[in-house]
Amino acid sequence: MDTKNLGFNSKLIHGGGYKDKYGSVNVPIYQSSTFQFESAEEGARCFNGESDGYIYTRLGNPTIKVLENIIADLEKGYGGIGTSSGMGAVNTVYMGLLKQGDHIISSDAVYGPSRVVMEGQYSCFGIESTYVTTSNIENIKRAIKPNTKVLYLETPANPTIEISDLEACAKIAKENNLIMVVDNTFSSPYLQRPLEFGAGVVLHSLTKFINGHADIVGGIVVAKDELLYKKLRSTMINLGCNMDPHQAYLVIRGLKTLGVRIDRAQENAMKVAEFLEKHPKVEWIKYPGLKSHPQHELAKKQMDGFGSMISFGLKGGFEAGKTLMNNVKMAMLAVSLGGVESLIEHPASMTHSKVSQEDKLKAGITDGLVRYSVGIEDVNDLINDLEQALAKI
Ligand code: LCS
Repeated sequence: MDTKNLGFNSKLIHGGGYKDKYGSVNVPIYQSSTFQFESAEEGARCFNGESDGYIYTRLGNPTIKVLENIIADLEKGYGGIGTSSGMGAVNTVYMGLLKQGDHIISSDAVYGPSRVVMEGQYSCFGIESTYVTTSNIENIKRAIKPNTKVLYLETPANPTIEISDLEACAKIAKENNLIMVVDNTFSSPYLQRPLEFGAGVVLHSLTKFINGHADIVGGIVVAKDELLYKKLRSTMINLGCNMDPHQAYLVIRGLKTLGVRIDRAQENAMKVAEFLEKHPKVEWIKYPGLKSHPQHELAKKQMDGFGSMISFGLKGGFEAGKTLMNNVKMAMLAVSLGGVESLIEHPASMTHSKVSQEDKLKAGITDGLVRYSVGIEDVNDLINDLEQALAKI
């Protein structure tokens, strides 16, 4: 079946172009590290690119290929590259697009390790980085240098839920010959497709919304064109951060319900956000669906929904936040996000603890910030849970 013109939810179920010769409804797990060649000549053709037969799972695998095809199609890219984790995807992009002497501009609110690895390790290879609040386009313009090669955005950003203007950023990137990379983990292609706005590369931690069940760690890179795709695939292969077939199978399974999960989670998130916004013990809240979010209109323009990630601060700061986190019973106190279960965490001391205090504050990652990933439970239970925990402060 040609799936190209199907709707998003149909693609989640039927995409990827796999037809099983035994009629299996699910994609089999090709749990094999290596693949037999029909002849020595065929083996040589596989290696020189004249045949697209499989060789060795680090280079490619039929189960992983189905997942790569589905996500590439959903993101409207040329091809996908499965990776062992979201950080595998981040490093494939850094290593593939930057060389000694290059400079990268990045959102200051990014997942902590995406910044820490650049500042701590890539700097040793002579790669420079600057972190700015990319929701203000002027900050990006000011940071551009003759050796800038990449503009790296996270929008909505982890954990500040700051939103950058994809169209305006892509325009600047184009004018200055930069490759725009977007970490689309917080939205998934269901809510936002950065390649349509002019990004060259999109990446995901599949661990989050796309898999959605907190049972695997995985990542993917999607490139807009063939040249970038080939470059990034060979980088992933050389780094050895490939996905495993069993991991790919679980993501394909989780992916089928992406649309219905996000619909439900963001409906819950809106109600939780409205409850928190009105609560007397809440000092501030950032949720793109609230009119009070500074980029609410931009979110409406470039996203197909507001997602289910909320950040907020309590009167009484970190101490009050700790009391809340220690008393919620439904929302589990755990890092990660985007799953069916609600999770709560404290970025300053957990996911972003390795970012310096000064850089955290500049990016708006204050000690008082609590991050809540809203799941698909009954929303009244989530609100009652928050209510009783807030009462303990
Ligand atoms: N990009 C974003 C936006 C993320 O949130 C994460 C992980 C990664 C990349 C890395 O993906 P991983 O290697 O973990 O699959 N974010 C996490 C978080 O906020 N809590 O725990 C992990």
